[in-house]
Amino acid sequence: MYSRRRILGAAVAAACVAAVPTAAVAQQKMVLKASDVHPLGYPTVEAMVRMGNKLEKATNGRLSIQMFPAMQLGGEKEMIEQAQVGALQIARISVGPMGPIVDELNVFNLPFIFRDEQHMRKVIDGPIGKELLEKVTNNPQSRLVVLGWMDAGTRNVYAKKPFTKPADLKGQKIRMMGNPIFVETMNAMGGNGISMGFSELFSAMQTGVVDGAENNPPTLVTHKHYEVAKFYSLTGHLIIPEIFVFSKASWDKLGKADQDLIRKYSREAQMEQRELWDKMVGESEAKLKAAGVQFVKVDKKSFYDATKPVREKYGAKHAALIKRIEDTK
Ligand code: GTR
Repeated sequence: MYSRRRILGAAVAAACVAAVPTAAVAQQKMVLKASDVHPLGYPTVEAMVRMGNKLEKATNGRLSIQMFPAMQLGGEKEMIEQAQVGALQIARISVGPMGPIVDELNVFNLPFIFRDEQHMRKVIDGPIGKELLEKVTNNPQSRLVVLGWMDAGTRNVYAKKPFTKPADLKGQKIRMMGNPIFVETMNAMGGNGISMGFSELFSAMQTGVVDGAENNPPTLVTHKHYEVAKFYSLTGHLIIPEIFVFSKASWDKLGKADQDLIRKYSREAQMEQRELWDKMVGESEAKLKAAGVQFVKVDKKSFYDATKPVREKYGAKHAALIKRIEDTK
């Protein structure tokens, strides 16, 4: 009896010791720094700002989000690194620069892996999307907790000239995101892929360091790239979703209730961003056309066939996952 009471006493004491820091941590006031390469008003940024407002309201100001938009904290590679060490809490980034960190994500970075945007949404909304997010969170090397997906539409090539087939891209230096898959994709498409951070792109286009780039209509409008590139060739070679991640180092300092609250609002942010996104794609296309940008129809099959070696090279070890993506109807 005596020893049982002692054991019980010890257990209670241990529980108390454990409870004190947890409670203290849960009550801590925290300003969560969030970052995005896009400016205020862009769908990804707006969804995060709204999430911050909800968080602040629900916790009476104890938790809030301080947004650093428009590359204030650097490009996406820098944002990932800052989140990994806990200098930044939330980073909204493309899956593109995440591929070198968690290899499975590279499947989404393959050219023409999705039939269209609807197909991509089906995949990220279903079991594959959930599994991949868990893979990133559970990968000790990522040091990130993924909060959700966002949309980034379809990427098409833009430059001073139209490109309807691979031969047209010969000699053209086209900026690609930092991931070898993208450089090889552009080389296979007939051009010269140049890996470059997003923050350097506008001046690189102005000074002719590159001849063009590739991206979705909202980015082309928001970052004024259309001022130096009037031809938008509808290659549709990449449909890459975005993700927003939380620093694991900072996540572990949050109480369970706060983590649950952030998860709840993250799901809402994901859905809100999608709505904002669809609206902005329509508006951006209209703005581009009004500004004299030519939307060029291309021989898509020729680009699809030309990029087959890239799908084979990088996709071979993920054959089962690719088959599941193809089978998602
Ligand atoms: C945009 C995307 C950014 C960034 C950028 C790029 O579409 O939203 O996250 O990846 O493209 O090309 O670097």
